[in-house]
Amino acid sequence: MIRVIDSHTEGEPTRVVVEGFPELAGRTMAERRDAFRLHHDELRRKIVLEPRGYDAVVGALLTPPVNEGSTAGVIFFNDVGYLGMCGHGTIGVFRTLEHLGRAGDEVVLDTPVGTVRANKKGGEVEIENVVSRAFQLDVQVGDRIGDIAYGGNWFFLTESRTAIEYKNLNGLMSEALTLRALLRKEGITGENGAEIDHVELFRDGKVFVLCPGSAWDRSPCGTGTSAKMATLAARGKLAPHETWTQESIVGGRFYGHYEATDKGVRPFIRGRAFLTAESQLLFEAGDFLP
Ligand code: PYC
Repeated sequence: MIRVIDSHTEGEPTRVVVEGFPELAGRTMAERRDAFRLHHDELRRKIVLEPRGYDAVVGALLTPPVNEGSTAGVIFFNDVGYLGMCGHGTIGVFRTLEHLGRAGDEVVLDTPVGTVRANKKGGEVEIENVVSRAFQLDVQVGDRIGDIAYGGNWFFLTESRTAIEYKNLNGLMSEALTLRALLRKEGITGENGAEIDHVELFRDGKVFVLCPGSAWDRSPCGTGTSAKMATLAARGKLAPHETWTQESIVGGRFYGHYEATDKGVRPFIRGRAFLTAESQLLFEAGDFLP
């Protein structure tokens, strides 16, 4: 039996695993993520995919913290694997810990890519993400030009050819899937060969993000907002502390700003999450499609 609490952040679902998951060995969150992948990858699929979930669900496994002073450790996972960080998920984790009476004014979370913070801001939650950076600007991919940036995950960001509206979902998916296939075919990567597994399309202040599998982000994507602000900062188009707003295809909004650091930008992102369920997942012996 695994106990989970579900929420959605600006439309994008998060399923926080709060009890019942086997203990993971590792002194760092990256080691624990590797132990998850090596020994319990089947549980990842059983927790987020059908018949208990669906491909857009992002899981968040809570662990004891690895750093003194942190509230908890968290490993984000999805339909196809593991995420470095997850912005909408961190907002969902804050609301979940608050529901469990485990959040003070601030929650400090150790992730495989660094420590992040979340605070209550009125009816919203603001996260302080890992340092984000523009890696390469104006890169040609097929016949498109876009930027490669890191916001806790790796992104290729470009102007959309399709208007970002729900009725154009199929067109947006096909544009983003084509770009991701081209990135792979042309061997275009992030730093040190890191796979660029997120594609972010922009048009008229709206954003469409293709996640690593074939799920699209219902939220404006927290790590994607971070990557976008890093590229705007690199181009001198967004000043420190200036507000940046991006809206998703379903109308969810994130409000961001950044502080300059010597390694890139430190992003702050604000949005809302709503709790939707508290459940025990059951796994019956003999289930032929678990
Ligand atoms: O909010 O960072 C995010 C995110 C990544 C994948 C889905 N959401």
